[in-house]
Amino acid sequence: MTQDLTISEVRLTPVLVADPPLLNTQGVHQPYTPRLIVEVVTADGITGVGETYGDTKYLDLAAPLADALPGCRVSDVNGLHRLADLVCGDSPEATGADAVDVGGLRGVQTADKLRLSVVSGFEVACLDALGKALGLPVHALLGGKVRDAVDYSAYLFYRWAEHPGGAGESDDWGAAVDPAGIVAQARRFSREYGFASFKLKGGVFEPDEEIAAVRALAEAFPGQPLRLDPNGAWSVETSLRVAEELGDVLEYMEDPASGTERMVQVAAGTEVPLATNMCVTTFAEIPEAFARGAVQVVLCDHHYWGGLRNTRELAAICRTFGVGLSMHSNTHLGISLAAMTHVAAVVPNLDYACDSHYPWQTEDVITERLDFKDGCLAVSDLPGLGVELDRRRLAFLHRRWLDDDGTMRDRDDAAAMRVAEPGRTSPPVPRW
Ligand code: GKR
Ligand code: MG
Repeated sequence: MTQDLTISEVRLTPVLVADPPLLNTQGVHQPYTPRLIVEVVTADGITGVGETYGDTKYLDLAAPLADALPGCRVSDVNGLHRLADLVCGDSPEATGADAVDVGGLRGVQTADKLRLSVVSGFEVACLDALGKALGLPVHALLGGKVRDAVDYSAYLFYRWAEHPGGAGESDDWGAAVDPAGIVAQARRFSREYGFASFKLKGGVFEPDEEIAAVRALAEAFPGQPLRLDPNGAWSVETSLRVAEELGDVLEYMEDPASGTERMVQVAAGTEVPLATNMCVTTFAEIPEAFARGAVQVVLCDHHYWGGLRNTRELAAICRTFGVGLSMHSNTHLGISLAAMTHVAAVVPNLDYACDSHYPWQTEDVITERLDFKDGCLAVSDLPGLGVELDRRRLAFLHRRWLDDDGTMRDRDDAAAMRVAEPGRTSPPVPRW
């Protein structure tokens, strides 16, 4: 029977999701973080789901795209990109000449990056619907899986026991503000999820304290892969000192310094591979960074790169230039994790375990949470992404977004930190 793959309706549902008080160089995560759930419905009544950032600037681009999409086919992903260029082209967010440094967690923010992050949520929804219509998993639409399970690393954070004033939802992880706390957190990640490699979010405390934490991890987990990511908070000199001190235990150092120029200088002075989700986040940034040897590992993130097909293209470029590939994450729910897993399954040169914030998210919009076993996620062979939207949870988290007075609808870790430390100013770059 011929399927009608024409999109008849697109639904956008912004949600606020509980987030623990995780620390980074900008500040602390807010009690709730915004995400956007995208649903595309075909003329045959098949619904595909996608997920992306939910801050206002993303919603403002997603709305006109959602209005323009009905009539297109879920199979026409090239058309989706062309449409996004067209309809998001004259919004204030997308008029170009607007490069803004968003404070070090994502590199320089441009109109292209915003648009691609929005398109990624729609692309995933289209592929989910297409897979469901054809009875094929998303990985099959991307060429077929080359592995049955995807390896993930634990994502360790310095954190407080609770948000200032007890705001938000509580959890039983307790505080982790020193090496012992980080090792205890890592042990729990290893015990509960089986993760065998560990990434520590740094740039929070003095570099010597973070060096001590990584040393403590190396002692607790001898020979297991470790990474440290200060989100560009260090100078070239500090980065080289950390590399010298931890070179024997780090599989890579992630964005030690900010900007291509500093990364080039760090890379020239150490054998420790440098990974990035800040220096190279668009195709346009690749030629200079690769030619100058600024990075040895690119952390793909299908949200940044405009979807799953672009991520596969990024992998091919990295393969061609002998640059390693790993995967980065931001706060996300199960729809994004499913999408990450499908694309990770089809990329032959996935050289390292992917990182995921997912274990920190106790809330979700899917009916069955994805389950890490031995640090891995099994690649689903069910049609589409293999996840089902939980409409009750979606409505609940959307209600929270509706009820918010506006303070949580845009993620701002620096503002959240000022609740605990009024008057705190943005740290200089580099910070140490
Ligand atoms: O969630 O605090 C965080 C991270 O710092 C996140 O914002 C980054 O995007 O995880 C990310 C990273 O690796 O830089
Ligand atoms: Mg990073």
